[in-house]
Parts: sequence; C-alpha cells; structure tokens
Amino acid sequence: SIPYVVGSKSPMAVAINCAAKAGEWIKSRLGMVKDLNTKFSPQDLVTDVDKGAEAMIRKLIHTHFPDHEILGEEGVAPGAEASAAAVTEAKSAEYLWIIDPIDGTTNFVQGFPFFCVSIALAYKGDVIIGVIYDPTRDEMFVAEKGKGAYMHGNPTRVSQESALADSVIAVGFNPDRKVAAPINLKGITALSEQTRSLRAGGSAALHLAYVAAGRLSGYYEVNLSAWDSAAGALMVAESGGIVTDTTGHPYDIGVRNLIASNGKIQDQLLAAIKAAGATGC
Ligand code: 2AM
Ligand code: CA
Ligand code: CA
Ligand code: CA
Repeated sequence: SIPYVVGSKSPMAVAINCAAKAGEWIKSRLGMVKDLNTKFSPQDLVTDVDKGAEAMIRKLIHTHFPDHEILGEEGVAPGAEASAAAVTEAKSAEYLWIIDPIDGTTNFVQGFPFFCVSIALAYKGDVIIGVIYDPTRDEMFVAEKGKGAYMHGNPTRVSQESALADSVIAVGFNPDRKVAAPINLKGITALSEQTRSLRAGGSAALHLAYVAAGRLSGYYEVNLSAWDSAAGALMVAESGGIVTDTTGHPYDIGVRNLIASNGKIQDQLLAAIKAAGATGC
C-alpha cells in the first residue's frame, strides 16, 4: 500500500480540492485575462490566470503537506525541467507534487473550451495519484495507483479497438516550431493515413484522460513535460491502457515523447511512429 504521510486530509482529497478550486476560478476568468505574455517562443503563452492558479494550488498543498516538494509549470524557467539533472532530482524527491495549473492555455485564451487542471503526486519518482479537472464540463478524473481510475465515481475504462485503422487518435501541435514540431508533423502525417481520424484538442492532459475514459483510442505527442503527462499517464494505466515513450519504454516522469493507448493498438502506434521517423528530439 501507499506510504501516506499523516495529515489532516488524504493527499487524494487535497488533490481533488486543489483541482476543483483552481478549476472554478480559471473558469470564472474566461475572457478576462489581464496579462498575456509569451515564454520561449511567440506560440508559448502564459497569463496571470496560469500564475494565479498555480499559486493557489501551491498554497493549498503546502497548508496540508508543508514538507512536500512541488514541481509546477509556472515555477520553473522554460526548458529547465528537461535537463537530466532536473529529472534525476524530481525522481529522488520523496513526495513531489507535479502540477499544470492550466493545460491548454492557448485554448483558455481563445475561449475554446478544452483545458484542464492537472495534478499528480509522485512518491520517489513513482506517480501514485493523478487528478485532472475539466471545469467547462465539470468532469473530475481521478486515479490512484493500484486502486483504479474514476470519473465522478464511475470506473473509467479504455476503448476496445484492436486495429489502428478503426481508431481515433489524438495528437498535439507542438509550439516549438524549430525542433519538435517538424518531427511531430511527420508522425501526424503517418497517423492520418493509418487511423480512422485524428483529433488535436490542445490539452495533453485532457487527451490522456479521454484515452483513459475510452473517448479516444490513443494519443501521440513529442516534447512534453512531466506536468503535461504525470496525472494522465497514471489514469490511462489504471483504466487498462498502456503508456510508453515513443520507442516503447515504460512511462516515467522523465519521458518527453509519449504514446498512450488502450493497449491493443500500442504496438501498431509504435511501429507507425518508428517507420515515420517521428520518435522525437
Ligand atoms: P500548456 O497549455 O500547459 O502550455 C498542446 O499540444 C499541449 O502542448 C498542451 O498540453 C500544452 O500545454 C503543451 N505545450 C505548450 N507549450 C509547450 C512547449 N513549449 N513544449 C511542449 N509542450 C507544450
Ligand atoms: Ca505552457
Ligand atoms: Ca501543459
Ligand atoms: Ca500549463
């Protein structure tokens, strides 16, 4: 069983509370962004709402678990999380919360209602809790290692397709135009020819929640960060699916190039991406 620290609330309750509170606030700020900035490229957006939501989540986590470490997207310099040292450090932390206050910032800014709050808790690098909240639809996806995954009390289950040709797969348009996007586009082209259809919703975490819930058969994207994938990867695994890197190695929080699926089409996805030369940077 999971070695929980003693606290006034369970980590799962805190994670759900954080996601619900931040999500409600984010929703209330739709169309009211005060401060829109870019990070490493013109495509890489951040707003006052991303920062405010992350601050809210950090405060709430530290109220209950003052000794826990937190890795949040808006708390690190762009690109810093990718370094080998950062990944090693993250994996060696005892309790590490990995948070993306808004996954789908471009959508949030546009008023395109497909964004979420993603919160994971890792114990010595192993993700043990994942919560993804979509405030637009009021959908709270939760997963606990070894205990399953649920959406509003109902177990989530991956889809049943066993042929890539019958599958609808989500992909992402990576904002890194120079390096990651051209690789991603090669994979997208190959998948467009070999699947029923593709979707690109613009939120990595919500795509993973949808794979877990059987609304999508799989998901492929390169150059992700731990906060995009940690909660969703656990959710897919606990819903009967598989998550690996693009070369087939099992998921861990250092994986940046990701393939997730219902499991039955995982080998076909891996083969298609390998043949396209689109495994990543
Ligand atoms: P964000 O909205 O939290 O920034 C869309 O393809 C996905 O890519 C979203 O989950 C988005 O997360 C993420 N994303 C945004 N900027 C990125 C970057 N610079 N590198 C990799 N992924 C990024
Ligand atoms: Ca971002
Ligand atoms: Ca993100
Ligand atoms: Ca984000």
